[in-house]
Amino acid sequence: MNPTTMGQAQVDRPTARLSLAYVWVAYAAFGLAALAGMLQGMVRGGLIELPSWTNYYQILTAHGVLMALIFTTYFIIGFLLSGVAKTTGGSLHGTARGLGWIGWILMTIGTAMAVVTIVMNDASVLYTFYAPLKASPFFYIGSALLVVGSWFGGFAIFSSYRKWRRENRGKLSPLFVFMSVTTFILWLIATVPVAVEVLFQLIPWSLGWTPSINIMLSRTLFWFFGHPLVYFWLMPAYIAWYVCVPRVIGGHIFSDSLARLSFILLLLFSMPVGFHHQLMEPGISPGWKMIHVILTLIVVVPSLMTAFSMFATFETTGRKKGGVGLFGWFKKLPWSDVRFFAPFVGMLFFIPAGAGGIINASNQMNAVVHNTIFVTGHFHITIGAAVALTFFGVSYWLIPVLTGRTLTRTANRMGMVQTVFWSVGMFLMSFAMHYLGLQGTPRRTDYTTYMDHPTALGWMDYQRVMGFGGGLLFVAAVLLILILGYLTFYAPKGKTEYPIAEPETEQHTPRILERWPVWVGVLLFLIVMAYGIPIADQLTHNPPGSPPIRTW
Ligand code: HAS
Repeated sequence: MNPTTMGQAQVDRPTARLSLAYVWVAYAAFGLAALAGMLQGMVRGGLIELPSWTNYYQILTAHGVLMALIFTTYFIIGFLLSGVAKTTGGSLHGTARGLGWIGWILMTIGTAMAVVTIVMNDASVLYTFYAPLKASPFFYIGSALLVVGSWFGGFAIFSSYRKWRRENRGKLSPLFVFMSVTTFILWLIATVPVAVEVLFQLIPWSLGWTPSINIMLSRTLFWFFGHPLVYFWLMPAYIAWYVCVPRVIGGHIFSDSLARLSFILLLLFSMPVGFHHQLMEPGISPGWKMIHVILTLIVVVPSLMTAFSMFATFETTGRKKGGVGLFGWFKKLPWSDVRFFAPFVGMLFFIPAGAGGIINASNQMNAVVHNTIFVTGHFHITIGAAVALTFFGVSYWLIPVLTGRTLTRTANRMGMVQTVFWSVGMFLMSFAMHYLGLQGTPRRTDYTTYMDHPTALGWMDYQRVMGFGGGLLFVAAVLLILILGYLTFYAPKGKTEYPIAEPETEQHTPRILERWPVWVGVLLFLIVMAYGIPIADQLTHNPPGSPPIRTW
């Protein structure tokens, strides 16, 4: 039997329609973002010049917002809603679906507002929208709607979870659901500070109601949100690694307790760490920065647990399939199945990406790499490779599940080609970025030779490598959209498996892992400890503040 066509109940039509609506907006944003990314890579490499009606920072903002904020958020909600439906009986109940649709509508209005302001060149403030760069108020209102809409996606998940618990008293929730709930608890708490920044600082200031803005406070609120944001991207990829990939390779979840504990640790330690993005900024005392750095090093632990767990899953599965010797099991993994191959390559990327994160987090080394293109290289191999390749791998089976079609052999083969193109492009581009960053090349800058300064001229070959890598990534992006379009509209009808693995033996997972008041309580304590005094300081020793600046 084709491994992707099994005869079990998957996801009902109304839920499938909702998930598909999220996934397809995600890929529409992804396509535009990929185009903008290629253009900016080529400009930065000195390979092309943009026409006079646009500029580098406009394209860079479009790329960052569409890729990092819109593609990810839509995909994550679409994926998690479908998985929660699948693992709680095959459908979302009416209220949950209603919440899901309200979220989709709010997010889509917000996305349209933000995109229109970027297209009108009224919001070239990059995806971090750092003050004192000022965008149109509609950009901030659009972003606020995007965030509020995403909360409804979370409410839909919570509502399904509550219903499931009511009907299954005393039972441990399915791992997929537990992980989705953790991800959205993180998201709801993490988005509060950025909502405060947008509603009480940026919108009144951009409307001219307040003359100046407290820059330190706005950046602190942004990074209070900004670091958990990266785990909001990572945790759904980890869900696929822990729950879906083992099933794809014909194996089991290594340990249910370990998987749940790693998610609880991600929830607790992803938030009180935002100052590691502000290590080089004045106005925060070194003591508080040190506390955030220590907590950052703790948040690495659940990723190391995940690495251990994945290795264990791969080895035990390979050995059960007859692999012998030290590495015989490795050959037994399904290398020609894109549903495994794409996320696996993502895992490989995540090894140097994690090491780069630890470099960034170390105060003295941060002084070398901060605001250089090294950081851009870091986030392309985390979100752009480890997470994105996992999302692609998921899409290759998720879209057929949702459309009632099958992943054909040809589509699978094309998916493998697409994965190779994306990986080679990402490797070339991000290797050049890391190297250039260590030479001092700044990030967030248009093409320039700094008046033919010899140091800057020495960067040019690597900048061209970056541009070439960006070109390969664009080819891979087009290929991906063509394959996903085929899987949505043209692939043969049939049932595709939604891969959900189970642990091999009965597990005795400690029930405390599902006691949310305990973990939310600990999290709030850590947040108050890490942020209480510094934020109070920034409020009371309020510097004069900055008027809005438009640099473009
Ligand atoms: Fe980061 C900047 C530190 C992880 C994304 N990061 C960024 C920015 C983004 C980003 C977008 O401390 C730029 C923001 C901006 O625009 O300014 N990051 C870390 C640390 C981690 C980390 C310590 N980052 C991520 C992830 C991201 C992401 C994940 C997106 C998804 N990052 C920083 C710091 C900065 C920063 C500073 C600020 C820099 C500055 O100065 O501006 C850690 O969480 C990483 C832990 C990961 C590991 C790897 C575990 C490996 C695994 C794979 C196992 C492989 C297997 C394969 C199983 C320890 C799980 C099996 C293989 C076989 C052969 C069988």
